[in-house]
Amino acid sequence: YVIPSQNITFDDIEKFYTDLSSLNYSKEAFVPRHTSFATNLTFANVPYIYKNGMWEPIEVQSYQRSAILVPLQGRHYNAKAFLLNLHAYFRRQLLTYAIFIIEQTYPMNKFNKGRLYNTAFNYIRQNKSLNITCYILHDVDLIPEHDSNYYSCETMNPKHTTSRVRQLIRGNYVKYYEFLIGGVLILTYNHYEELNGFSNLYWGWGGEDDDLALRFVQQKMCVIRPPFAVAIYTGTFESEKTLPHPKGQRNNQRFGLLLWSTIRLKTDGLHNIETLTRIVEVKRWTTFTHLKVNVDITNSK
Ligand code: BGN
Repeated sequence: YVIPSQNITFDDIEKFYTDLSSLNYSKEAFVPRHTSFATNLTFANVPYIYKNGMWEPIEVQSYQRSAILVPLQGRHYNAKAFLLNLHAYFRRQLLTYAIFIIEQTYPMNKFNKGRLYNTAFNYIRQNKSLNITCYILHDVDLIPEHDSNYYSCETMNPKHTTSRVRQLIRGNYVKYYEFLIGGVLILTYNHYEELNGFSNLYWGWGGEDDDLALRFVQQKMCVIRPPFAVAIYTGTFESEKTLPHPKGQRNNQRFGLLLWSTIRLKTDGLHNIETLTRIVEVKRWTTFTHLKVNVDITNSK
């Protein structure tokens, strides 16, 4: 992975990947013209073009059409590090893909990741021409380390690709609990609908992913887990000055919410998302679509 300088801009990344996809390529040897800040990125020997809102490999048919959903609040540096590294990663896997950064702009104090995912899913499914079948839910501070951790949707069951996360400063891997589905989760359009998406009730850090895991059980879905050796990530949050999850933002109600998770599957989730949130701005870059979302419209008047 590449750790970009602190002052990198979205425009730098945009320019870098636009240059890479110039149609002036040689099919035999695709040699990207690296710019100074990303000399260590590696690519498959296949050029990419941006077409109708998606990145596609030229003369190769991808297996699926994927949307990468990345919730965000603040932490723009992480988003840039993510874009720089993950475009290269997706291209090494020959995906046809589009990245959606889903930024919460209201309220400012408490994050609601479930609502951000539901809002983005709802937006993308209405955008029928993209024809997305595979949804990759991705934390902004995780960079996959192994190219064989395939970002493919499996039709039978959702896939969780994050077993271990390496801490950038300490260098050691942290293993997560076996029930965990947070970090990176890959599921189909149908899975997401059957689950009625995420609960909308989790404010602050923690629990919304465990709630979704309980929905899996309820809907009799299993979780596919790639081998431990490949399901590894680098956590990039420590490269930022701020703490990753300030204590004040932890959700103290998460235990109580989890207790009654199963009775809410039908009534709380994707189905009622339009009554709760509004997309206030859509900015289309080629390297990502930036959705800005008010996740609490009833209290923001
Ligand atoms: C867990 C959190 C998850 C989080 C993981 C990994 C809770 C609920 C307590 C029963 N779950 O502890 O949301 O993804 O840590 O950081 O807090």
